[in-house]
Amino acid sequence: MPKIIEVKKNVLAKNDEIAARLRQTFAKAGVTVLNLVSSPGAGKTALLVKTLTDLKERFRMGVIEGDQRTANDAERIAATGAPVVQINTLSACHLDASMVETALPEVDLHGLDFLFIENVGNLVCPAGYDLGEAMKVVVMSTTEGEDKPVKYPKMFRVSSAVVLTKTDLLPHLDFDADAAMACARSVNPALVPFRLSVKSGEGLAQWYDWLAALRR
Ligand SMILES: Nc1nc2c(ncn2[C@@H]2O[C@H](COP(=O)(O)OP(=O)(O)O)[C@@H](O)[C@H]2O)c(=O)[nH]1
Ligand SMILES: [Mg+2]
Ligand SMILES: [Zn+2]
Repeated sequence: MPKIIEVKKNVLAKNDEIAARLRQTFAKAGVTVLNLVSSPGAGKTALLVKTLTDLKERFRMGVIEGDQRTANDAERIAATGAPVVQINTLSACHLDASMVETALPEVDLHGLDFLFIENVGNLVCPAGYDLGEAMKVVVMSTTEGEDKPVKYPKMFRVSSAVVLTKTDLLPHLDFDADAAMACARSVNPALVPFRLSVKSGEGLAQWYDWLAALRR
């Protein structure tokens, strides 16, 4: 009998072990950690830049950025004055817990109320990787099609909140926002829903209130 090695299982078990360690570290530091996931271009960085700017006086917030290459997003975040670390995953299409653990010495956790982790833009495998976060927030935009939640259900199942962004574009699109949110709820009824636009400011107050309530 040839020996079968279950690579995926082993990799994920190892990841969960590191993530559990991270979760303890985050709890000890009293920092609330959110893992933002979406397809590329949904608007994660734009939402973070806006949030960091608007809540600057209320909370101490830091960011870990994940992209395959470049520090473009970290530069956008740094312009707000918030501390930021960029992880370049090179060939990997998601962040894993060991990458976050490696970046952690660069982050002053005790000085933070919130740590946002912007994952690599990808609606598939980031769903399988626990980063020790309090919760995942899945961002979808009005330009993506209403049925993404049923096409990529795992991401919507493992997330605690769904943010529909770019609502300012709705008048120009055939996108049905109610149908999209119903689609998300059909996959995961527990998802906390947000509809907002970073451009017009619509819906941001609800997002900020929810964040404020998550503070440890
Ligand atoms: N009209 C509009 N454009 C947005 C909004 N949020 C983000 N964008 C644009 O969408 C593009 C991708 O945004 P980005 O934050 O880089 O997405 P990410 O890849 O998820 O980080 C950029 O050109 C943003 O200016 C929004 O609320 N309204
Ligand atoms: Mg980004
Ligand atoms: Zn991946």
